[in-house]
Amino acid sequence: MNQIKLQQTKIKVKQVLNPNRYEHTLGVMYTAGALAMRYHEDMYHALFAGLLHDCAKAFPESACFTLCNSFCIPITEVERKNPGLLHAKLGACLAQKEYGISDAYVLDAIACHTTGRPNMTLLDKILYVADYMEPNRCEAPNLGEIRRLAFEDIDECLYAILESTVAYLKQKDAVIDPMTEETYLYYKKELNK
Ligand code: DGI
Ligand code: FE
Ligand code: FE
Repeated sequence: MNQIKLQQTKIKVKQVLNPNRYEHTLGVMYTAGALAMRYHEDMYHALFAGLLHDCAKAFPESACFTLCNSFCIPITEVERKNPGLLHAKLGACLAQKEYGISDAYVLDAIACHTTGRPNMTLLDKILYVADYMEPNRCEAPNLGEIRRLAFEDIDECLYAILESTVAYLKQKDAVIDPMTEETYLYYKKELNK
């Protein structure tokens, strides 16, 4: 059942995403699957979270606002100014309503995949890490170290990504979402950094 639904969902996602985004999506899906093997997470939860995490990227920013309004998803000030952040919450909503995912554990991981959140579940961490390190990604300077850490200690890896992301956003003079900041500070304290 899971296998059939996964294949059907893959076909649907392929139809709506551009080819590069679909390649990234497959990379995240299989990387999340590998991390699920390493950390004993449910395989299908990881695969569905990876496959659907960026499903809202099928829509231009203007449509994301319209869809958020029609689904009554509250939009914060920071999200209004940085609409790229919206695809996470909207993606979780579409995963539920358009792709028939009912598992809150999967939906929550999709909803927080861009900013993280304090006290993340194992699946949240797997998706967040997989999104950053999947094989098609090649921008980050410390990607080699992050890929190695991912299979050694997922919390240390999560923190390394948060640290890089916050530094990158600061250097770009981008607005840091309060949830990104909160997540970074939470894990900084949690891991005694
Ligand atoms: O959707 P993807 O590109 O695969 O990855 P993602 O969902 O992690 O989104 C990555 C982008 O989100 C990246 O360009 C950095 C940005 N981002 C993450 N946290 C914040 C942020 N952008 C702003 N302005 N503020 C944040 O706190
Ligand atoms: Fe994303
Ligand atoms: Fe992604």
